[in-house]
Amino acid sequence: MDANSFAPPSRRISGAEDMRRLIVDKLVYSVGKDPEHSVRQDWSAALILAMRDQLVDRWMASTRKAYEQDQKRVYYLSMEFLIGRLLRDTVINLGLEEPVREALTMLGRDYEEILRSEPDAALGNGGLGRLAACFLDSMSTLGIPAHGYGIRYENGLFRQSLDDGWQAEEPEDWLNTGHNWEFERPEVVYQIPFGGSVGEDASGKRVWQASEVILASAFDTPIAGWRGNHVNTLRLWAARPAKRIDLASFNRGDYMSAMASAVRAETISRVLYPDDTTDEGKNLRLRQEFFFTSASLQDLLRRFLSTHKDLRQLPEKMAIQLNDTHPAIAVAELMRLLVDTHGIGMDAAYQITRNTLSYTNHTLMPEALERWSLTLFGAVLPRHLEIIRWIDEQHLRTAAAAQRSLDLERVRIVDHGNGNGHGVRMGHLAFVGSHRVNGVSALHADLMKQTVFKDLDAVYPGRILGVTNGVTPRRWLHSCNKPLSSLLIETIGEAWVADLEAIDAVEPFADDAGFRERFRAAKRENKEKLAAEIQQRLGLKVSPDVMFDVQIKRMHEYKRQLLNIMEAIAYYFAIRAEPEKDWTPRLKIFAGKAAPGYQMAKLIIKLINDVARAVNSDAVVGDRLKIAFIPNYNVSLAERIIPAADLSEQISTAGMEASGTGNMKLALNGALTIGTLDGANVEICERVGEDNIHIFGLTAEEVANYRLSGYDSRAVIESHPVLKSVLDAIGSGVFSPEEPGRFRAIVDRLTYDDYFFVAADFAAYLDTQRQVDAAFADEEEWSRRAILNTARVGWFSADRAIRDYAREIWGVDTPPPSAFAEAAE
Ligand code: 26Q
Repeated sequence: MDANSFAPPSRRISGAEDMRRLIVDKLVYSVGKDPEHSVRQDWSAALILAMRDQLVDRWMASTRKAYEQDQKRVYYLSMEFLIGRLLRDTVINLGLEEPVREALTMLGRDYEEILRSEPDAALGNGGLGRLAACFLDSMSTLGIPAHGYGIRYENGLFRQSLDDGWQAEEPEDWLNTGHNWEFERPEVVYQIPFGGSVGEDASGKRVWQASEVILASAFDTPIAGWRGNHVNTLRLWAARPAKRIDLASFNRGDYMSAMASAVRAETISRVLYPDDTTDEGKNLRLRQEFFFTSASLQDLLRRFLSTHKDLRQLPEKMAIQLNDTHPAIAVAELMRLLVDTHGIGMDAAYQITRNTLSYTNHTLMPEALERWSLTLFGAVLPRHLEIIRWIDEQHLRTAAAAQRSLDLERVRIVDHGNGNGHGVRMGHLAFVGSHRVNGVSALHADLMKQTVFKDLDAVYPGRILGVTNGVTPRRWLHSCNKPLSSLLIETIGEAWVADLEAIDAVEPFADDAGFRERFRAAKRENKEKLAAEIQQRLGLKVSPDVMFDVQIKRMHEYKRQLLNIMEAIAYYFAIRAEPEKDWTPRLKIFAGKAAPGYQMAKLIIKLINDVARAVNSDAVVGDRLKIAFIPNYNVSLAERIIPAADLSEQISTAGMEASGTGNMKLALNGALTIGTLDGANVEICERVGEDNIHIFGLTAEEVANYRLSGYDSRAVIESHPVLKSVLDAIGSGVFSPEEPGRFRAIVDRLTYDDYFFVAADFAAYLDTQRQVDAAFADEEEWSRRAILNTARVGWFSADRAIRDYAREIWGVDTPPPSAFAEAAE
């Protein structure tokens, strides 16, 4: 039989009638529902299955090509993939929007309504998880053979609701209605060992006797790029117990304990950890990290060995990217598999490992750097601890040779503790075990060299580089902002969708009054939609004529939502003092989740809601200031807020936001930024130009200097009457008359321990906001600057970021942007 005998029947669709037939076929034969009695979820399932069909041929073709040409593959290991909904993007990527819309109309269904009934896959906390999802999109678009590897959490990030203005958490249940995109692969199963001890066999070889084995079972989701030319795989692992329970041989007691151990196994892929600083549940987190890392490495080695013999070729045939330290155990696990399972020597294994792995760092905050106690680590992964000690010895020899004056304690992977107890530093492990280590913006990479990785940089010069983050223009402009996308396509064509830097062709139109008018109309349409949603969900009536000022991101003190709400209070007092003045009206929109254990962040949510209650009901203020906290921020909500934004709040304490990616999405959609010189804001400023962004506040260097020389926030507060009056109001219960002391902790923090420099930046922020007011009042000039933002941020495409990774880290070829320009003609 020749290969063509296996050529699958093609299911390619041409017109709406074809599409209608396919959807009904799926509804009847795969969902098993009578069209007469089908509800919205059934139609949604049928449409997803129909689209999945459209991907399968292309998916198999992509896989075959990678095998036939023996292409170098990229493996992106990440604890989080925040993909959100897939339906709209897939339909648009495949160019099937028209036939789908029409087919559904024939069937008496509404396309938009069906899109809304797809649950968000919330398998991530925030930026790091969303970046992984954007990178999958770009790798498919660029035709790089790649796999994303992660965990198939049964419960993604918790759902947030508001209970009297306080955050309440509920479990998230995305699998409830079934995940129709995925294919279960019951035959792809790996054993994941835990615990036990290490001994030696007769030949002196180290042998790990695990005390527990859990199975990792694969689920695949196809990820299509632009035009569906290439389809990659997101492979997520679900945990299941290794032992099948033989009912007959179990007496009641054994049965129950067997069930308990089955539950213990399944717990591993039960729930996503909310980004947290607490120590609780550490054991489970470590087990999660090892579980998915080991399964992924076993899987990619199996794939490699199915067509290759010599494991020394590994670095030529694959690149493995570690998304933060969460999969850093890969360094030791790859060594273990090479040495213990495949019989390679330690030295050779170490070289292969380093040349294959690379590590992306996403934070400099010391409390966020992962570190495991030796006791815990040794109990869960005893063999890995041995291997890490071996790596540490080699590394310390290198360090001593390279830098005679170095304090070796500071570069050790297994740290002997400075009063903190012994521990395995996962950042150090990832750094030492990788050939490249990257930061996620230029500033962040710089700060890595100056702070946390200063010593390691001296031992391994040239290893650190910056690859500034990017976002996919398919989701974050083309599909989420139809009005603007259509205007752009009419004006400059479609090339920018696959080559975002081509969006600079719209720059000359900033001076065209007719274009500005249409640009405003697009923004207006998006604002009207969001206003309707705010009215419907919060019962708050807002005018689409006012400035939509948005801060949407995880709630964290360093991101300084507090600074924003304090400015709102100052503005509120100013309006009340002079109600007749010509104020620029604003709607302040907040959205974001706080980690469930992060009390201060939760208190700030309550403060925002208490201030909102006072301001929104004050008739004197009217439309001039409204405040909306929209609950349960997720990818889909971001897709509705971002197109409607006029002003983007990027106001982190300088030096603390590694990059930010919301800043890029908002600028791309024509919002102006008010922000500090932090993360990628610095590079956004360089590209849009100082006149088209509102920068304020201390620089990272100034913050660092203040930390050294001491900063007295009390003196700052005493010397600034407006700041003082805002804090007095918060602290004395003006916004919480029913409990006057409710926000005392916030005021105390700013007065005695203002670690995030809120007081220090307050005056500059207020000043800059008033400049923003004046600028917004000049409608034509504001539109011109908004258009320049859209036109000048094309560089922040995830496609550019992936090209940088491919060239600087992975050694993988990518087609030049011009390849897409031709294809677009
Ligand atoms: C760690 C240990 C235990 C439990 C949870 C975690 C954990 C989970 C998620 C730690 C960190 C995260 C997420 C971090 C994150 O999203 N960082 C952001 O990454 C973006 C992409 O690079 C940047 O743009 C942001 O600046 C950065 O904050």
